[in-house]
Formats: sequence, C-alpha cells, structure tokens
Amino acid sequence: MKRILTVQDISCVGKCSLTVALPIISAMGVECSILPTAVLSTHTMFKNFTCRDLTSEIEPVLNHFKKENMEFDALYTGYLASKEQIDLMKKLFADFKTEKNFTFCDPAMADNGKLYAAFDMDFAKHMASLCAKADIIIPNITEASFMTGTEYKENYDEGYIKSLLLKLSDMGSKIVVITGVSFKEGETGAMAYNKEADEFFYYSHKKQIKSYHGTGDIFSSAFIGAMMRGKNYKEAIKIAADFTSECIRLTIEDKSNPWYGVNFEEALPKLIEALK
Ligand code: PXL
Repeated sequence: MKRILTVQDISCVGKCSLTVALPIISAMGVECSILPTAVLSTHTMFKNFTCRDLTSEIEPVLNHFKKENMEFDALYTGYLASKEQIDLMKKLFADFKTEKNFTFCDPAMADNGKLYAAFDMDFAKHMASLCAKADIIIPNITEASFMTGTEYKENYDEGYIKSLLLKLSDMGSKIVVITGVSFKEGETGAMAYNKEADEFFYYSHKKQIKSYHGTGDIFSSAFIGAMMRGKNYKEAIKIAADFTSECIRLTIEDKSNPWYGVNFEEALPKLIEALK
C-alpha cells in the first residue's frame, strides 16, 4: 500500500483540509499519515473561530520521522497558516523528497478573486515559492493569478488559463492543474499543463448550480489518491472532478446543512468504483 504524508490544519467543524483529506485518501486504499499545522474550532469562513497554532510541533515531528527513516510515496501540503509554516514545508520537501516520490502543493489560500481571512499578497508570493518546489500543484484561478502576479479575471478565455499554466510551470513544477475552469455556460472542470510532454489537458463536466467551501481540498485529495493508485494525471483529474461534482450534487439534494461543507461521505462508493 502506498503511504502519503499530508500537512494541513484540522478544522473541527466545516469539512475541509485534514477532515476531508484523511477519509478520502484512506477510502481510496492509500495510507494517509498526517501532520496537523493548527487546530481550529471551524474553518475561517465562520465567525469567532478559535485557533491553536502548532508550528512549534512541525520540526520535532519531522525530526522524529527522519530518525525513524520513514519514507512517503507522496508529500501533500494544503492550507498553511503562516510564512513560517511555508518555510517549514520547503524543509519537508528538501528532507523527504526522493527520486521516486511526488510532492504536491495545493496553495489553499484564496477563491473567487479574494484571499481568505488572515492572508495578504505577500503570503501569496511566499506560497508561490513553495509551489515552485513541488512536482505537482493544484491552485484555483484566483490562487494562480495571485501567485503569478496576473490580473484576476472572472470572464476569461482559454488563452488566459493557458498563460497562467505556463507562468506557474515556469516557476518549477512538472504538472500544474488549475481547478474551477469554465469556458462554456453550464460546464466546469480543470485544465492542466504537463511540462515534460509540453501538453495541455482539459476535462470538463456539467456545472452544478451551487458552489461550496472545501471543494478544492476534496478535488486535491481525490486527485492525489488516484495518482497514488497508479492513475496518470489525466485519469486522476477526471476522477477528482467527477467526485467533486458528485459531492456538490448530493449536497444540493440534501437540504439539511450545507454550511458545514459538502456531502463527500455518500459519494465515496462511486469514487472507489472509479478507481477500478
Ligand atoms: O479549504 C481551505 C481551508 C482550509 N483550512 C482552513 C480554512 C480554509 C478555507 O477557508 O479556513 C482553516
């Protein structure tokens, strides 16, 4: 069985980061080791959330892993709370990257043209310097535009997305995947650029009528899980995009409490099926 290490926060309520990565990656038949960066009562879209920063634990935990000669088939960083944590992730990549494993960075910090609470443009630039060191990065359009210093556009064409992909690829990554890309009304998907093959790839599906918080983390977790199960990046994009869309569809159907995140739990059987 493959084993990955993911480094993100625990938001106790409000499904995102570790509370989605761990169940999704485990359900896909991949061991998911974790390193929590902070414990929050909820994600930061709620008001009055509490937060216990765990930055001081990161290095001791990684030192222990190193002493035990632990190896991981992938290193996956998600939401990080500070520039200091970003610097520690560069050290994680430097210490645990091998010739065989993958490093993934989801620069979870912004959406819909806006940075999340507590971040500024300087943070976005710093995140870009971590993305530069990752094999595969998975930003949305907002994150891609902020990291490359490109104007954020709500109305864009294929040329705009391709230029974001090329700018991000020039920073260093082998594969760049931009999520939430829509060229046609009623459709959405992800567009990728693979530097080695010099190829673009676009996968789209029907757009659900609503969007929810935490879906970026769901896409990334399913994408990484699929790659760990031997799928190539194009197959992994399709699996992750279909799964994310199914989670949203189930959430729209279930009127009980969408505020806490999407219903990924009931979409897991289909995700497992898609791996076959
Ligand atoms: O889904 C991204 C995310 C992860 N973790 C925390 C967040 C957010 C988005 O707002 O606040 C704590």
